[in-house]
Formats: sequence, structure tokens, C-alpha cells
Amino acid sequence: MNGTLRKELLGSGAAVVGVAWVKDALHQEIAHLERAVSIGVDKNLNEDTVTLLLGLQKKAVNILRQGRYRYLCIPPDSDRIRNTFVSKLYPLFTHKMAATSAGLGWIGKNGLLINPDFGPRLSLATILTDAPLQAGMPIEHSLCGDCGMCMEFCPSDAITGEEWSRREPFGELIQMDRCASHKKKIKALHGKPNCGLCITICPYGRKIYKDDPEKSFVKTG
Ligand code: B12
Ligand code: SF4
Ligand code: SF4
Repeated sequence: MNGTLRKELLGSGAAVVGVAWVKDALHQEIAHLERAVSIGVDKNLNEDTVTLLLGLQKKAVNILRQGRYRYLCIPPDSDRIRNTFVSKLYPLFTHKMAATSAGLGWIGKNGLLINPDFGPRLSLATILTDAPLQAGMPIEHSLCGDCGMCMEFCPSDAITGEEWSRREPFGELIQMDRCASHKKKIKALHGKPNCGLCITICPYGRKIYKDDPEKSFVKTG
């Protein structure tokens, strides 16, 4: 089933697809759905991207339904679905956890999933399921190394420089209040709360570094 699912999702706009064993990290209420299908698209998180991710989730669900497996879609953006059962799961379940557990990347100093090919540019969605999909190898450590470009350029000084590891996954990488208030300021000026400099600046996934690996001071594996 992994093959069918991957082929369908990659053929419909997903940049990466992974499967994770997440039972141990799930709240009791949902732990019967022990695997997570993690989907990433190479697009900024905006309404169109959310629509694309919801469409990909639907495609995956069609395949899971055919096999009569159970599933629960975790939508990409909680802001749009407040006060629903799923929105209550956010403190208990994060897309990034599914992605690192599926081996799609690590959490960078910028607090985002860093994929070796796409860097932090992926927007994520997840489907929990009891389908017997083969899970990937979890990523254990950050590969940011000596790089600190996101920290240096963050306009709100929100990035602490702490390194992520699977053993200590909830350290304070970002001072979110700083990031959020900067985004509010941008919204007041430009109508939308977009910053994302910590995405643009990251050498992982930047075209210039891909085209000329000699320019890169971090190995893009
Ligand atoms: C609320 C929210 C925000 C708030 C942050 C508030 C806060 N206190 O976190 C604000 C508005 C500030 C924000 C900003 C941004 N956000 Co936001 N946000 C979310 C949202 C809706 C919930 C995040 C959350 O609160 N999670 C709970 C905390 C506890 O977990 P977490 O920090 O997300 O993840 C931790 C765990 O996953 C853990 N972990 C990792 N692996 C493992 C493995 C195991 C076993 C365990 C136990 C844990 C674990 O490590 C992570 C870091 O500590 C998610 C969508 C979602 N539901 O996941 C998007 C999301 C995290 N945001 C995203 C994005 C893109 C952004 C922005 C770039 C938007 C922009 N253009 O400005 C900025 C980036 C800021 C930054 N550098 O992090 C993307 C990240 C994609 C990626 N590649 O990582 C997400 C996943 C949305 C999506 N569907 O793609 N965001
Ligand atoms: S989104 Fe902007 S303010 Fe927030 S952490 Fe990234 S660079 Fe800093
Ligand atoms: S800019 Fe550098 S330190 Fe920041 S997330 Fe990317 S590789 Fe890691």
C-alpha cells in the first residue's frame, strides 16, 4: 500500500510523503491509529496551499477507505477549524512530530522541519491511520551544525539558537510571542501576517546552494 499511496500523492502535487510510527507519542484517545502519513508540499503556507493539502488528504483517505482502514485527518491549519474535536488535538499532536518520525527531516534552529532537499519550505499535513504501512526511520538529531543564519536575520530576535533532538524535542527554539507580535505588525502594514525570513534565509533547499554545492557551508546530503 505504501507504493500506491506515495504514487498517488506525489503525482498530485506532494513534494514528500513519509510514514511514521507515532503510537507512543499520541494521546490515549487516538493511539489506536498508530501510524501517521506525513505529507509536505513545496509551497508557502497560504489559503491555496491549505486547499492543496486538504485535497491530498482526501486522495489518501480514498485509498485508506478502499482497504477499510480507519483514519483521522489532521488539517494543515488549526486557525480555520477552532472549536472542533480535531482542533483540540493540536497541543497533543503536531505535524512536525509526524514528519521527523517519518524520516522527512529534523527541526532546525528556526523551529521548522528541515528537509535535506526542500529545506524549511514545506507546508505539512498529516493523516493518522491503522493501515499497516511500512514506517520510515525517525530522524534523531538536528543537522544545522554551526549555521545560525536564521537566528542572525530574524527581525524579531525570536530564535534562541538552541538545537533540537528527538530526545529533547520541546526545547525553546523560538520565542513565539516575539514571532507572533512581529507578524501582527506585518499584518497591520501589509494586510497579511507573513514573515518567513527564517525560511528564505536557510541554506537548505536554496537554489543557489543546490546549483553550486561549493558555495554551501552545510552539507546537503
Ligand atoms: C500556532 C502555530 C504558529 C504560531 C506559533 C505559536 C506557538 N506557540 O507555537 C505562529 C503564528 C507564531 C506561527 C508562525 C509560523 N508558522 Co506556524 N503553526 C502553528 C500551528 C497551527 C500549531 C503549532 C503548535 O502550536 N504546535 C504545538 C508545539 C508544542 O509543537 P511544535 O513546536 O509545532 O513542534 C514540536 C514537536 O513537533 C517536536 N517534535 C518534533 N519531532 C518530534 C518527535 C517526537 C517523538 C516528539 C514527542 C516531538 C517531536 O518538535 C517541534 C519543535 O519543538 C502549526 C500547525 C500544526 N498543527 O502543527 C503551524 C506550523 C508549525 N507553522 C508553520 C509555518 C510555515 C509558520 C511560519 C513560517 C508562517 C510564516 N510564514 O510566518 C511561521 C514560522 C515561525 C517559526 N520560525 O517557527 C508550518 C511549519 C512547516 C515546517 N516546515 O515546519 C506548520 C506545521 C503549518 C503547516 N501545516 O505546515 N505558527
Ligand atoms: S517568521 Fe519571521 S519573526 Fe518569526 S521566527 Fe521566522 S524570521 Fe523570525
Ligand atoms: S538557517 Fe541554518 S541554523 Fe537556521 S534552520 Fe537553516 S540550517 Fe539551521
